[in-house]
Amino acid sequence: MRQKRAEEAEAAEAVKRAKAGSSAGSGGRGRRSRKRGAGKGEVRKERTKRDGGVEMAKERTFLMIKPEAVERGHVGEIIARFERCGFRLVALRMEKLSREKAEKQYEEHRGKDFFESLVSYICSAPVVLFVVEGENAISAARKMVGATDPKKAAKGTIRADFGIDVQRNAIHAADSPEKAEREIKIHFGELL
Ligand code: IDP
Ligand code: MG
Repeated sequence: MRQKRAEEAEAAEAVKRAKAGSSAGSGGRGRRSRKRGAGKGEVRKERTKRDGGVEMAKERTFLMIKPEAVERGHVGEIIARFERCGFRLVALRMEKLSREKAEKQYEEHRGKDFFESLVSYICSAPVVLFVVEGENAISAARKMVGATDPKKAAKGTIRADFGIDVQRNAIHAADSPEKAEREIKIHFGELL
């Protein structure tokens, strides 16, 4: 129990660092509009507040709790971690993904040897799709999620705690502002 708390504290610390980190180059996308005067393709950085002199960008990111984590009853705890870290839940849905949506979600991996197996697995049972909002949400969420292989994921991360193997690794998190926007559009187009 005490060790669990220490691991969670370690992950929370990593999130704090991610939130405080410079957002330079992250191109965080805010709610709707483009920055006034920004050229086509440039995304708006919505500046929220200053923390120790570091400007922080408010972002939205897309997450998906994978079938085995839903089946094993980890949904509540996983979402609670995001809320405890200060992120606001802005959309949430449970869905058994169609093959079409799953292929679109994982388009970048088409052609890789694990693509077919990944798509069938993702469509095999319901997943939980959600969007959170907060400072540097995209990189902070990736830190909370941990490395792809749960065995290599840092202690206290979601994949280290709930993942089974490299495919059944509990959760997906968008890995860049462009992907966050793309994935939010696939699953929660009404938010854009
Ligand atoms: P990520 O989820 O950490 O961003 P990606 O390399 O983008 O990792 O892979 C997407 C998903 O594909 C992973 O989360 C995992 O479920 C699955 N995957 C990645 N590499 C392998 C593999 O070598 N074997 C089986 N599944 C894999
Ligand atoms: Mg990825």
